[in-house]
Amino acid sequence: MDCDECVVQHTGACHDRVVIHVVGREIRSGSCHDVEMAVEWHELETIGLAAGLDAVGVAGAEPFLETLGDLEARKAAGLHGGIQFTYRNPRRSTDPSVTMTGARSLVVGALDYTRPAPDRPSGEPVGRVASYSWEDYYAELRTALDKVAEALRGHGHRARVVADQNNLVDRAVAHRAGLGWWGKSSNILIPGVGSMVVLGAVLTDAEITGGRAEPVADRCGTCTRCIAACPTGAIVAPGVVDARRCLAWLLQLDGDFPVEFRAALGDRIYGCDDCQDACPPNQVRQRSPLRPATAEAWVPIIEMLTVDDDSLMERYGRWYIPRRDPDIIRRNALVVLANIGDRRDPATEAVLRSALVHRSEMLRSHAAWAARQLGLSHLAGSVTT
Ligand code: B12
Ligand code: SF4
Ligand code: SF4
Repeated sequence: MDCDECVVQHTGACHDRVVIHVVGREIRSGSCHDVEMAVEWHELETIGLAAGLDAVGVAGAEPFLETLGDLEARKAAGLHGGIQFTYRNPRRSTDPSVTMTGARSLVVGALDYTRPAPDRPSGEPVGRVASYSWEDYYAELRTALDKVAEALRGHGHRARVVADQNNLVDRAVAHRAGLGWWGKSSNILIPGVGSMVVLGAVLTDAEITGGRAEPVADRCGTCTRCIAACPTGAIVAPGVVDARRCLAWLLQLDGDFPVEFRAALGDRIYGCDDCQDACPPNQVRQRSPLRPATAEAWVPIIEMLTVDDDSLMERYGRWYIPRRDPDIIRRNALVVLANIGDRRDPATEAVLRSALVHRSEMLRSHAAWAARQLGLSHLAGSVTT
Protein backbone atom coordinates (compact mmCIF):
# COMPACT_ATOMS: atom_id res chain seq x y z
CA MET A 1 0.00 0.00 0.00
CA ASP A 2 1.30 3.48 -0.86
CA CYS A 3 0.77 6.79 0.82
CA ASP A 4 -1.58 9.14 -1.06
CA GLU A 5 0.28 12.27 -0.01
CA CYS A 6 3.99 11.48 -0.20
CA VAL A 7 5.78 12.64 -3.29
CA VAL A 8 7.93 9.56 -3.56
CA GLN A 9 6.75 6.03 -3.96
CA HIS A 10 6.88 4.25 -0.64
CA THR A 11 9.81 2.07 0.15
CA GLY A 12 11.50 1.24 3.44
CA ALA A 13 10.41 2.63 6.77
CA CYS A 14 7.63 5.00 5.66
CA HIS A 15 5.90 2.31 3.66
CA ASP A 16 6.25 -0.22 6.47
CA ARG A 17 4.78 2.15 8.98
CA VAL A 18 1.79 2.98 6.80
CA VAL A 19 0.92 -0.68 6.45
CA ILE A 20 1.32 -1.31 10.15
CA HIS A 21 -0.69 1.70 11.17
CA VAL A 22 -3.46 1.06 8.71
CA VAL A 23 -3.80 -2.46 10.07
CA GLY A 24 -3.46 -1.42 13.69
CA ARG A 25 -5.77 1.62 13.66
CA GLU A 26 -8.05 0.93 10.72
CA ILE A 27 -7.19 4.23 9.12
CA ARG A 28 -9.38 4.51 6.07
CA SER A 29 -7.26 6.81 3.96
CA GLY A 30 -3.96 5.52 2.73
CA SER A 31 -1.94 8.41 4.08
CA CYS A 32 0.94 7.98 6.47
CA HIS A 33 0.37 11.63 7.39
CA ASP A 34 -2.86 10.59 9.13
CA VAL A 35 -0.83 8.59 11.55
CA GLU A 36 0.42 9.97 14.83
CA MET A 37 4.09 9.09 14.45
CA ALA A 38 5.73 10.07 17.71
CA VAL A 39 4.49 9.38 21.24
CA GLU A 40 5.04 11.77 24.15
CA TRP A 41 7.24 10.38 26.90
CA HIS A 42 5.21 12.00 29.64
CA GLU A 43 2.16 9.89 28.74
CA LEU A 44 4.10 6.61 28.93
CA GLU A 45 5.87 7.57 32.13
CA THR A 46 2.56 8.40 33.81
CA ILE A 47 1.06 5.07 32.72
CA GLY A 48 4.12 3.10 33.89
CA LEU A 49 4.25 4.72 37.32
CA ALA A 50 0.48 4.40 37.79
CA ALA A 51 0.78 0.69 36.93
CA GLY A 52 3.17 0.19 39.85
CA LEU A 53 6.64 0.63 38.37
CA ASP A 54 9.12 2.37 40.66
CA ALA A 55 11.17 3.86 37.86
CA VAL A 56 10.69 4.20 34.13
CA GLY A 57 13.02 5.44 31.43
CA VAL A 58 13.41 5.51 27.70
CA ALA A 59 16.33 4.62 25.46
CA GLY A 60 17.10 4.22 21.79
CA ALA A 61 17.06 0.68 20.41
CA GLU A 62 20.51 0.71 18.80
CA PRO A 63 22.61 -2.44 19.40
CA PHE A 64 24.37 -2.73 22.76
CA LEU A 65 27.83 -3.21 21.32
CA GLU A 66 29.80 -2.95 24.57
CA THR A 67 27.66 -5.62 26.17
CA LEU A 68 28.02 -7.78 23.06
CA GLY A 69 31.79 -7.52 23.53
CA ASP A 70 31.50 -8.31 27.26
CA LEU A 71 29.26 -11.33 26.64
CA GLU A 72 31.62 -12.72 24.03
CA ALA A 73 34.77 -12.05 26.09
CA ARG A 74 33.29 -13.57 29.27
CA LYS A 75 32.01 -16.57 27.39
CA ALA A 76 35.43 -17.09 25.82
CA ALA A 77 37.01 -16.84 29.29
CA GLY A 78 34.52 -19.38 30.70
CA LEU A 79 33.08 -16.87 33.20
CA HIS A 80 29.53 -17.67 32.03
CA GLY A 81 29.90 -21.13 33.61
CA GLY A 82 27.73 -22.74 30.95
CA ILE A 83 24.85 -20.26 31.32
CA GLN A 84 22.73 -20.13 28.17
CA PHE A 85 20.18 -17.27 28.56
CA THR A 86 21.78 -14.17 26.99
CA TYR A 87 25.03 -16.06 26.34
CA ARG A 88 23.41 -18.48 23.88
CA ASN A 89 23.10 -15.89 21.14
CA PRO A 90 24.83 -12.67 22.25
CA ARG A 91 24.08 -10.88 19.00
CA ARG A 92 20.36 -11.44 19.37
CA SER A 93 20.41 -10.40 23.05
CA THR A 94 22.20 -7.17 22.29
CA ASP A 95 20.36 -6.10 19.13
CA PRO A 96 16.68 -5.25 19.74
CA SER A 97 16.00 -5.22 15.99
CA VAL A 98 16.53 -9.00 15.90
CA THR A 99 13.49 -9.38 18.19
CA MET A 100 11.47 -6.63 16.51
CA THR A 101 12.27 -5.47 13.02
CA GLY A 102 12.26 -1.69 12.93
CA ALA A 103 12.53 -1.33 16.75
CA ARG A 104 13.30 2.31 17.56
CA SER A 105 12.78 2.77 21.27
CA LEU A 106 12.89 0.88 24.53
CA VAL A 107 10.71 1.89 27.46
CA VAL A 108 12.39 0.47 30.56
CA GLY A 109 10.68 -0.32 33.82
CA ALA A 110 12.02 -1.25 37.26
CA LEU A 111 10.00 -2.80 40.06
CA ASP A 112 11.39 -2.51 43.59
CA TYR A 113 11.13 -5.78 45.51
CA THR A 114 12.58 -4.57 48.80
CA ARG A 115 10.41 -6.00 51.58
CA PRO A 116 10.99 -6.44 55.31
CA ALA A 117 12.59 -9.85 55.86
CA PRO A 118 10.22 -12.26 57.64
CA ASP A 119 11.75 -13.95 60.72
CA ARG A 120 13.24 -17.38 60.23
CA PRO A 121 10.73 -20.00 61.47
CA SER A 122 12.11 -22.01 64.38
CA GLY A 123 11.89 -25.72 65.09
CA GLU A 124 12.74 -27.28 61.74
CA PRO A 125 15.43 -26.88 59.06
CA VAL A 126 14.41 -24.19 56.58
CA GLY A 127 16.00 -22.95 53.38
CA ARG A 128 16.45 -19.26 52.63
CA VAL A 129 14.92 -17.91 49.42
CA ALA A 130 16.52 -14.81 47.87
CA SER A 131 14.24 -11.81 48.14
CA TYR A 132 13.68 -11.43 44.37
CA SER A 133 11.76 -14.71 44.54
CA TRP A 134 9.60 -14.17 47.61
CA GLU A 135 6.76 -13.43 45.20
CA ASP A 136 6.42 -13.48 41.42
CA TYR A 137 7.69 -9.93 40.94
CA TYR A 138 8.35 -10.60 37.25
CA ALA A 139 4.62 -11.19 36.75
CA GLU A 140 3.92 -7.83 38.43
CA LEU A 141 6.57 -6.16 36.30
CA ARG A 142 5.17 -7.62 33.07
CA THR A 143 1.62 -6.61 33.95
CA ALA A 144 2.77 -3.02 34.46
CA LEU A 145 4.84 -3.01 31.24
CA ASP A 146 1.82 -4.44 29.40
CA LYS A 147 -0.07 -1.23 30.20
CA VAL A 148 2.68 0.81 28.56
CA ALA A 149 2.65 -1.54 25.57
CA GLU A 150 -1.14 -1.19 25.25
CA ALA A 151 -0.80 2.59 25.16
CA LEU A 152 1.80 2.37 22.39
CA ARG A 153 -0.44 0.03 20.42
CA GLY A 154 -3.28 2.47 20.93
CA HIS A 155 -1.16 5.01 19.08
CA GLY A 156 -0.85 2.55 16.21
CA HIS A 157 2.62 1.25 17.01
CA ARG A 158 4.01 -2.19 17.57
CA ALA A 159 5.02 -2.95 21.14
CA ARG A 160 6.37 -6.07 22.84
CA VAL A 161 7.19 -6.65 26.49
CA VAL A 162 10.54 -8.31 27.18
CA ALA A 163 11.52 -8.94 30.80
CA ASP A 164 14.09 -11.41 32.08
CA GLN A 165 14.07 -13.27 28.81
CA ASN A 166 16.97 -14.25 26.62
CA ASN A 167 16.48 -11.71 23.87
CA LEU A 168 17.54 -8.53 25.66
CA VAL A 169 20.24 -7.51 28.11
CA ASP A 170 18.00 -5.87 30.69
CA ARG A 171 20.72 -4.16 32.74
CA ALA A 172 22.32 -2.54 29.69
CA VAL A 173 18.91 -1.19 28.66
CA ALA A 174 18.31 0.29 32.11
CA HIS A 175 21.79 1.79 32.13
CA ARG A 176 21.34 3.41 28.70
CA ALA A 177 17.98 4.82 29.78
CA GLY A 178 19.68 6.56 32.71
CA LEU A 179 17.80 4.55 35.33
CA GLY A 180 20.86 3.66 37.38
CA TRP A 181 24.56 2.89 37.57
CA TRP A 182 26.40 -0.40 37.34
CA GLY A 183 27.46 -1.40 40.84
CA LYS A 184 30.60 -3.40 41.52
CA SER A 185 28.24 -6.30 42.33
CA SER A 186 27.29 -6.03 38.62
CA ASN A 187 23.74 -5.09 39.59
CA ILE A 188 22.15 -1.86 38.40
CA LEU A 189 21.49 0.51 41.30
CA ILE A 190 18.77 3.12 40.98
CA PRO A 191 19.45 6.32 42.94
CA GLY A 192 17.15 6.41 45.97
CA VAL A 193 15.94 2.83 45.36
CA GLY A 194 19.03 0.59 45.22
CA SER A 195 19.60 -2.63 43.30
CA MET A 196 16.73 -4.75 44.59
CA VAL A 197 14.70 -4.23 41.48
CA VAL A 198 13.63 -6.45 38.62
CA LEU A 199 14.04 -4.93 35.18
CA GLY A 200 12.15 -5.20 31.91
CA ALA A 201 11.35 -3.23 28.79
CA VAL A 202 8.82 -2.57 26.08
CA LEU A 203 10.31 -2.77 22.60
CA THR A 204 8.53 -0.56 20.15
CA ASP A 205 8.83 0.89 16.68
CA ALA A 206 7.52 4.21 18.03
CA GLU A 207 9.58 7.34 18.13
CA ILE A 208 9.26 8.70 21.66
CA THR A 209 9.71 12.40 22.22
CA GLY A 210 11.32 13.58 25.44
CA GLY A 211 12.38 11.55 28.44
CA ARG A 212 15.93 10.82 27.31
CA ALA A 213 18.39 10.95 30.21
CA GLU A 214 22.16 10.71 30.45
CA PRO A 215 23.53 7.51 32.02
CA VAL A 216 23.84 7.80 35.81
CA ALA A 217 27.46 8.29 36.87
CA ASP A 218 29.11 5.73 39.17
CA ARG A 219 28.15 6.16 42.83
CA CYS A 220 30.02 3.18 44.29
CA GLY A 221 33.10 5.31 44.77
CA THR A 222 35.65 3.54 46.95
CA CYS A 223 33.13 1.08 48.44
CA THR A 224 33.91 -2.61 47.87
CA ARG A 225 31.51 -4.19 50.36
CA CYS A 226 29.76 -6.46 47.87
CA ILE A 227 33.07 -7.96 46.78
CA ALA A 228 34.06 -8.69 50.37
CA ALA A 229 30.61 -10.04 51.25
CA CYS A 230 30.44 -12.64 48.50
CA PRO A 231 30.82 -16.03 50.22
CA THR A 232 32.59 -17.62 47.25
CA GLY A 233 34.68 -14.77 45.85
CA ALA A 234 32.53 -14.75 42.70
CA ILE A 235 32.93 -11.01 42.02
CA VAL A 236 36.32 -11.42 40.41
CA ALA A 237 36.68 -7.75 39.36
CA PRO A 238 34.44 -4.71 39.86
CA GLY A 239 31.26 -5.42 37.89
CA VAL A 240 32.38 -8.90 36.81
CA VAL A 241 30.76 -12.04 38.23
CA ASP A 242 32.32 -15.44 37.58
CA ALA A 243 29.17 -17.55 37.32
CA ARG A 244 31.17 -20.70 38.08
CA ARG A 245 31.49 -19.45 41.65
CA CYS A 246 28.16 -17.60 42.03
CA LEU A 247 25.77 -19.47 44.33
CA ALA A 248 22.77 -18.04 42.50
CA TRP A 249 23.95 -19.88 39.38
CA LEU A 250 25.20 -23.03 41.09
CA LEU A 251 21.71 -23.55 42.52
CA GLN A 252 20.39 -23.47 38.94
CA LEU A 253 23.11 -25.64 37.46
CA ASP A 254 22.27 -29.05 36.03
CA GLY A 255 24.08 -32.10 37.44
CA ASP A 256 26.15 -32.22 40.62
CA PHE A 257 26.46 -29.22 42.92
CA PRO A 258 30.25 -28.55 42.96
CA VAL A 259 31.66 -30.03 46.18
CA GLU A 260 33.98 -27.07 46.82
CA PHE A 261 31.02 -24.65 47.13
CA ARG A 262 28.59 -26.84 49.09
CA ALA A 263 29.58 -25.57 52.54
CA ALA A 264 29.49 -21.95 51.32
CA LEU A 265 25.89 -22.48 50.19
CA GLY A 266 24.78 -22.41 53.84
CA ASP A 267 20.99 -22.36 54.00
CA ARG A 268 20.37 -20.77 50.57
CA ILE A 269 17.85 -22.81 48.60
CA TYR A 270 17.15 -20.37 45.76
CA GLY A 271 19.20 -17.33 44.76
CA CYS A 272 21.66 -15.40 46.89
CA ASP A 273 21.36 -11.90 48.33
CA ASP A 274 24.70 -11.43 50.07
CA CYS A 275 26.27 -8.95 47.64
CA GLN A 276 23.09 -6.88 47.69
CA ASP A 277 22.44 -7.12 51.44
CA ALA A 278 25.93 -5.75 52.06
CA CYS A 279 25.37 -2.80 49.74
CA PRO A 280 24.90 0.50 51.64
CA PRO A 281 22.33 2.03 49.24
CA ASN A 282 20.17 -1.09 49.69
CA GLN A 283 20.42 -0.99 53.45
CA VAL A 284 18.81 2.44 53.50
CA ARG A 285 15.81 1.04 51.65
CA GLN A 286 15.70 -2.20 53.66
CA ARG A 287 15.30 -0.21 56.87
CA SER A 288 12.15 1.44 55.53
CA PRO A 289 10.67 -0.73 52.79
CA LEU A 290 7.70 0.72 50.98
CA ARG A 291 5.65 -2.46 50.82
CA PRO A 292 4.54 -5.09 53.35
CA ALA A 293 6.30 -8.41 53.88
CA THR A 294 5.10 -11.60 52.24
CA ALA A 295 5.41 -15.28 52.88
CA GLU A 296 7.80 -17.34 50.75
CA ALA A 297 11.14 -16.29 52.30
CA TRP A 298 11.75 -19.59 54.09
CA VAL A 299 10.89 -23.08 52.88
CA PRO A 300 10.80 -26.36 54.84
CA ILE A 301 13.69 -28.62 53.83
CA ILE A 302 12.41 -31.91 55.23
CA GLU A 303 9.10 -31.45 53.44
CA MET A 304 10.96 -30.73 50.18
CA LEU A 305 12.68 -34.06 50.53
CA THR A 306 9.49 -35.91 51.36
CA VAL A 307 6.78 -34.77 48.93
CA ASP A 308 6.22 -36.20 45.44
CA ASP A 309 7.26 -34.58 42.15
CA ASP A 310 3.89 -32.97 41.45
CA SER A 311 3.62 -31.34 44.86
CA LEU A 312 7.20 -30.10 44.63
CA MET A 313 6.67 -28.54 41.21
CA GLU A 314 3.30 -27.10 42.19
CA ARG A 315 4.94 -25.20 45.02
CA TYR A 316 8.32 -24.29 43.50
CA GLY A 317 7.67 -24.62 39.78
CA ARG A 318 8.04 -20.88 39.15
CA TRP A 319 11.73 -21.11 40.06
CA TYR A 320 14.19 -21.67 37.25
CA ILE A 321 14.81 -25.43 37.39
CA PRO A 322 16.96 -27.07 34.70
CA ARG A 323 14.91 -29.45 32.54
CA ARG A 324 12.06 -28.86 35.02
CA ASP A 325 13.60 -31.73 36.99
CA PRO A 326 12.32 -31.81 40.58
CA ASP A 327 15.44 -33.78 41.60
CA ILE A 328 17.46 -30.56 41.17
CA ILE A 329 15.39 -29.00 43.98
CA ARG A 330 15.98 -32.12 46.10
CA ARG A 331 19.71 -32.01 45.33
CA ASN A 332 19.89 -28.42 46.62
CA ALA A 333 17.78 -29.34 49.65
CA LEU A 334 20.24 -32.12 50.53
CA VAL A 335 23.17 -29.67 50.44
CA VAL A 336 21.25 -27.25 52.68
CA LEU A 337 20.32 -30.07 55.04
CA ALA A 338 24.00 -31.05 55.28
CA ASN A 339 24.82 -27.47 56.27
CA ILE A 340 22.06 -26.79 58.79
CA GLY A 341 20.52 -30.16 59.74
CA ASP A 342 20.58 -31.71 63.20
CA ARG A 343 22.06 -35.21 63.20
CA ARG A 344 19.92 -36.16 66.22
CA ASP A 345 16.67 -35.26 64.45
CA PRO A 346 14.85 -38.48 63.41
CA ALA A 347 13.21 -36.69 60.45
CA THR A 348 16.65 -35.69 59.13
CA GLU A 349 17.89 -39.25 59.42
CA ALA A 350 14.75 -40.57 57.73
CA VAL A 351 15.01 -38.31 54.66
CA LEU A 352 18.70 -39.14 54.32
CA ARG A 353 17.99 -42.87 54.47
CA SER A 354 15.36 -42.49 51.80
CA ALA A 355 17.59 -40.30 49.54
CA LEU A 356 20.44 -42.82 49.89
CA VAL A 357 18.34 -45.41 48.03
CA HIS A 358 16.78 -42.93 45.57
CA ARG A 359 16.56 -43.97 41.92
CA SER A 360 18.67 -40.91 41.02
CA GLU A 361 22.41 -41.47 41.34
CA MET A 362 22.88 -37.72 41.77
CA LEU A 363 20.62 -37.71 44.83
CA ARG A 364 22.25 -40.80 46.31
CA SER A 365 25.68 -39.23 46.09
CA HIS A 366 24.50 -35.87 47.53
CA ALA A 367 22.76 -37.75 50.34
CA ALA A 368 25.98 -39.63 51.10
CA TRP A 369 27.87 -36.35 51.24
CA ALA A 370 25.20 -34.86 53.52
CA ALA A 371 25.28 -37.87 55.84
CA ARG A 372 29.05 -37.62 56.17
CA GLN A 373 28.89 -33.87 56.77
CA LEU A 374 26.40 -34.43 59.57
CA GLY A 375 28.52 -37.12 61.19
CA LEU A 376 26.18 -39.90 60.03
CA SER A 377 28.72 -41.70 57.84
CA HIS A 378 27.36 -45.06 58.91
CA LEU A 379 24.16 -44.29 56.97
CA ALA A 380 26.08 -43.64 53.76
CA GLY A 381 27.80 -47.02 53.81
CA SER A 382 29.50 -47.53 50.48
CA VAL A 383 27.54 -44.87 48.55
CA THR A 384 30.13 -42.59 46.96
CA THR A 385 30.02 -38.83 47.25
C1 B12 B 1 22.71 -14.53 33.34
C2 B12 B 1 22.04 -13.83 34.49
C3 B12 B 1 22.47 -14.14 35.77
C4 B12 B 1 23.66 -15.04 36.04
C5 B12 B 1 24.95 -14.24 35.80
C6 B12 B 1 24.94 -12.85 36.44
C7 B12 B 1 25.86 -11.88 35.74
N1 B12 B 1 26.39 -10.96 36.52
O1 B12 B 1 26.06 -11.94 34.53
C8 B12 B 1 23.40 -15.47 37.49
C9 B12 B 1 22.56 -16.74 37.50
C10 B12 B 1 24.62 -15.69 38.34
C11 B12 B 1 22.52 -14.32 37.98
C12 B12 B 1 22.42 -13.97 39.30
C13 B12 B 1 21.64 -12.91 39.74
N2 B12 B 1 20.75 -12.23 39.03
CO1 B12 B 1 20.59 -12.39 37.12
N3 B12 B 1 20.38 -12.38 35.28
C14 B12 B 1 21.01 -12.91 34.26
C15 B12 B 1 20.44 -12.47 32.92
C16 B12 B 1 19.54 -13.60 32.37
C17 B12 B 1 21.48 -12.09 31.88
C18 B12 B 1 22.61 -11.19 32.42
C19 B12 B 1 23.66 -10.93 31.40
O2 B12 B 1 23.42 -10.95 30.21
N4 B12 B 1 24.88 -10.72 31.84
C20 B12 B 1 25.93 -10.43 30.90
C21 B12 B 1 27.01 -9.63 31.51
C22 B12 B 1 28.00 -9.28 30.39
O3 B12 B 1 26.42 -8.42 32.01
P1 B12 B 1 26.73 -7.87 33.47
O4 B12 B 1 27.06 -8.97 34.35
O5 B12 B 1 25.62 -6.98 33.86
O6 B12 B 1 28.09 -7.06 33.16
C23 B12 B 1 28.12 -5.65 32.96
C24 B12 B 1 29.08 -4.97 33.91
O7 B12 B 1 30.24 -5.79 34.02
C25 B12 B 1 29.37 -3.67 33.14
N5 B12 B 1 30.74 -3.29 33.26
C26 B12 B 1 31.71 -3.41 32.31
N6 B12 B 1 32.88 -2.93 32.78
C27 B12 B 1 32.64 -2.51 34.05
C28 B12 B 1 33.50 -1.93 34.99
C29 B12 B 1 32.99 -1.57 36.25
C30 B12 B 1 33.89 -0.95 37.24
C31 B12 B 1 31.60 -1.83 36.57
C32 B12 B 1 31.05 -1.49 37.91
C33 B12 B 1 30.74 -2.42 35.61
C34 B12 B 1 31.28 -2.74 34.37
O8 B12 B 1 29.16 -3.96 31.75
C35 B12 B 1 28.74 -5.31 31.59
C36 B12 B 1 27.72 -5.39 30.47
O9 B12 B 1 28.26 -4.92 29.30
C37 B12 B 1 19.61 -11.20 33.33
C38 B12 B 1 18.28 -11.02 32.56
C39 B12 B 1 18.54 -10.42 31.20
N7 B12 B 1 17.92 -10.95 30.20
O10 B12 B 1 19.28 -9.46 31.07
C40 B12 B 1 19.33 -11.42 34.83
C41 B12 B 1 19.49 -10.21 35.78
C42 B12 B 1 20.78 -9.52 35.41
N8 B12 B 1 19.59 -10.83 37.09
C43 B12 B 1 18.99 -10.19 38.00
C44 B12 B 1 19.00 -10.58 39.36
C45 B12 B 1 17.93 -9.95 40.26
C46 B12 B 1 19.94 -11.49 39.83
C47 B12 B 1 20.27 -11.81 41.29
C48 B12 B 1 20.25 -10.61 42.22
C49 B12 B 1 19.28 -12.90 41.79
C50 B12 B 1 19.59 -13.44 43.16
N9 B12 B 1 19.25 -12.75 44.23
O11 B12 B 1 20.10 -14.53 43.27
C51 B12 B 1 21.69 -12.42 41.16
C52 B12 B 1 22.77 -11.34 41.28
C53 B12 B 1 24.16 -11.88 41.08
C54 B12 B 1 25.11 -10.79 40.60
N10 B12 B 1 25.91 -10.25 41.49
O12 B12 B 1 25.06 -10.46 39.42
C55 B12 B 1 18.36 -8.91 37.49
C56 B12 B 1 19.28 -7.73 37.84
C57 B12 B 1 18.58 -6.52 38.39
C58 B12 B 1 19.58 -5.43 38.68
N11 B12 B 1 19.23 -4.56 39.60
O13 B12 B 1 20.64 -5.34 38.09
C59 B12 B 1 18.28 -9.23 35.93
C60 B12 B 1 18.40 -8.01 35.04
C61 B12 B 1 16.94 -9.94 35.71
C62 B12 B 1 15.80 -8.95 35.59
N12 B12 B 1 15.25 -8.80 34.40
O14 B12 B 1 15.43 -8.30 36.54
N13 B12 B 1 21.94 -13.70 36.97
S1 SF4 C 1 24.77 -13.61 44.34
FE1 SF4 C 1 25.92 -14.42 46.12
S2 SF4 C 1 27.47 -15.78 45.25
FE2 SF4 C 1 26.67 -14.52 43.54
S3 SF4 C 1 28.05 -12.75 43.42
FE3 SF4 C 1 26.40 -12.13 44.82
S4 SF4 C 1 27.12 -12.70 46.87
FE4 SF4 C 1 28.41 -13.78 45.39
S1 SF4 D 1 28.32 -2.67 47.90
FE1 SF4 D 1 29.38 -0.75 47.46
S2 SF4 D 1 30.66 -1.26 45.67
FE2 SF4 D 1 29.10 -2.86 45.82
S3 SF4 D 1 27.46 -2.18 44.50
FE3 SF4 D 1 26.97 -1.47 46.58
S4 SF4 D 1 27.78 0.62 46.66
FE4 SF4 D 1 28.74 -0.39 44.89
